[in-house]
Amino acid sequence: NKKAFIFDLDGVIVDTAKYHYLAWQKIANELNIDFTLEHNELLKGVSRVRSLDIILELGKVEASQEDKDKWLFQKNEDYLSYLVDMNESEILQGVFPVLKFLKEKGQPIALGSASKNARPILEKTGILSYFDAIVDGNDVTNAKPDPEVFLIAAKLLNINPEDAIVFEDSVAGVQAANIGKMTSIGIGSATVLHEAKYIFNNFTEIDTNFIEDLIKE
Ligand code: G16
Ligand code: MG
Repeated sequence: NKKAFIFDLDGVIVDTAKYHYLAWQKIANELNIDFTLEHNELLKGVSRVRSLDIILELGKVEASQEDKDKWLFQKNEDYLSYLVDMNESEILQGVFPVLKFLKEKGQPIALGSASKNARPILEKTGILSYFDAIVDGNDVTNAKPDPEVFLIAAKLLNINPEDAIVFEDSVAGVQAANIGKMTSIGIGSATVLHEAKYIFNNFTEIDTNFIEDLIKE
C-alpha cells in the first residue's frame, strides 16, 4: 500500500521560524511596530507578502507598494543571511528517523511548504534526496488554508488526496489538509492544532507502529 507522506517545512522539519522572526523584527523595529513572539504565531505557514501585511496591520501602518517591496526584499535578504550557516543539526528531533523509515518502506515523500526558500534549506540540511516531490511557495497561487500546495504534491506522487498524510505545525496548514480530504497530523500544541486528526508535540513522539498503521489504513 502506498500513501503520500507530505511534510510542511518550517516548524515541522526545521525551526526556521526563529529566523523569520528575527528578520521581521528588524523591519518592525524600523517602523516602530511592536512585534512580539506571540504576534509571530500569526505568521506561521503564511506567505511572505501576507506576513508583511499582518505586521503593518498590527502597527496600523499604511504603505505604498514601493515601500512594501523594499521591506519584503530586506526581510528576505536578512532571512537568507541566517540560512548561510545552516546544517543537518537544525533538523528537528525525530524527523530524520521517520524519513528514513518511510524510505525503507518505499513510501512516496513530498514537501509542501509556503516558503520560496525551501530548496536551499533542504540542500543545506542534507535531506533533499529524501523527497520525491517538492512543492513550495514558487509553485502555488493559493496560500494555505487552500489545499493547493498539498494537492499538487499528491498529484506529483501519483497518489489520491484521500491517501495523503500531511504533517503540519500551523493552523492554516492543518485546515488545508482537511479541506483537501487528507489525513492531517498536527505537530505542536493540541490546543492550537485541535482540528488535526492526530496531534503530537514533536516527531520524537511518533513511533514506527503509528506510521505502519497509517500505511495500512
Ligand atoms: C514558511 C513559514 C512562514 C513564511 C513562509 C514564506 O512556511 O511558516 O512563516 O512566511 O514560509 O517563507 P519565505 O519568505 O521563505 O518564502 P511553511 O509552509 O514551510 O511552514
Ligand atoms: Mg509550518
